[in-house]
Amino acid sequence: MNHLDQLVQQATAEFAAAADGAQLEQAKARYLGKSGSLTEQLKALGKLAAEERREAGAAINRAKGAIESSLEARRQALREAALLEQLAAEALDVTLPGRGQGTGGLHPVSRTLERIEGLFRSIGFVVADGPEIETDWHNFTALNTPANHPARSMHDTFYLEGHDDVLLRTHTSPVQVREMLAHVERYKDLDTMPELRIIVPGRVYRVDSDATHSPMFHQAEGLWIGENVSFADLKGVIADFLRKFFESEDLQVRFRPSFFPFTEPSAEIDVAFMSGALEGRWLEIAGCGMVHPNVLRFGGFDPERYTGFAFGMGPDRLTMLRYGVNDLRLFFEGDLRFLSQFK
Ligand code: 2NL
Repeated sequence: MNHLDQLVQQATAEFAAAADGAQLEQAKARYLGKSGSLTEQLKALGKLAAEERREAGAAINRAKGAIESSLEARRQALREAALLEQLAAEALDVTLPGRGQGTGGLHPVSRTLERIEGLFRSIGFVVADGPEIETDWHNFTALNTPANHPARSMHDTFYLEGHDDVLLRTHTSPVQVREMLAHVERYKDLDTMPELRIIVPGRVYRVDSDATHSPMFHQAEGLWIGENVSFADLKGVIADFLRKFFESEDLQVRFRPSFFPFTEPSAEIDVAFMSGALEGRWLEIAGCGMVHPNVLRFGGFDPERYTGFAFGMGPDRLTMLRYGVNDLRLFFEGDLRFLSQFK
């Protein structure tokens, strides 16, 4: 084998050994570059005699052509290998089943709140809300709760650090106080002022924590103030609401005398189901009463002219009853294994 054939063979072997484009270009430079082996051969032609130069030049050019086509073949092979590798890496198994789209759902307590809001809206109540951080005045004073009342102690109420008059509201009633004040302010002319009918759902906070008490829980309170609002109206509205809420027209409802600082007279509301697991058992479901004259006055209403009723219920407890859940904390742990059962 002559020297040129040897160079061609050697170049082809080095091209084949190049693992990627960069290595291949380096190998190319060793033969076809400025000081590559083949280029050196061409430079040496000048030293030959004219008659030898023609034949030697032709032989070198043939060798050069052979090396170039060997290079191009290797380039092509590397490109194809890279493409195949990429295709393999990006391969999709189109026969796999889809991952699916999980469907969300409302929290069971939110569903209860929406039911309560919907039923009261249907009889002309407006849904109201307000701050969860309240003043001592809106949360207690305006609700006729005396300074020495246990509810006001740090043992029962979360106060903000560095403030003895700012707290996390213990009930949604302060929103009702705010709405009363805003209502009389909005309709300064008492002779054309409409009745105030509001329902106030929301989060409330108390220092309490066990299977049936959470430091954060929900309340939905209602208030109806007008010139001739009576305890009979209260009984009708509440009984109608509860029968609709529990989808049970033969639900038994009972009003049991009780005490709240903000109402007088006051009552606990009990219900008894006529069928199902809880059949015949009286369950305490809400509290209510006629708004205390002091509370009307704090809210800007003249108790000589206006009367009203108010009630408060615990949507968490209503949800537990409706779905047969026995631990309140399950609602607030955020465990989807529990929550997704209510979709
Ligand atoms: C209960 C008792 C009740 C009220 C809440 C209220 C609000 C105003 C004026 C008068 Cl602004 N009363 N709210 C009245 C009676 C009872 O809640 O056991 N809730 C779970």
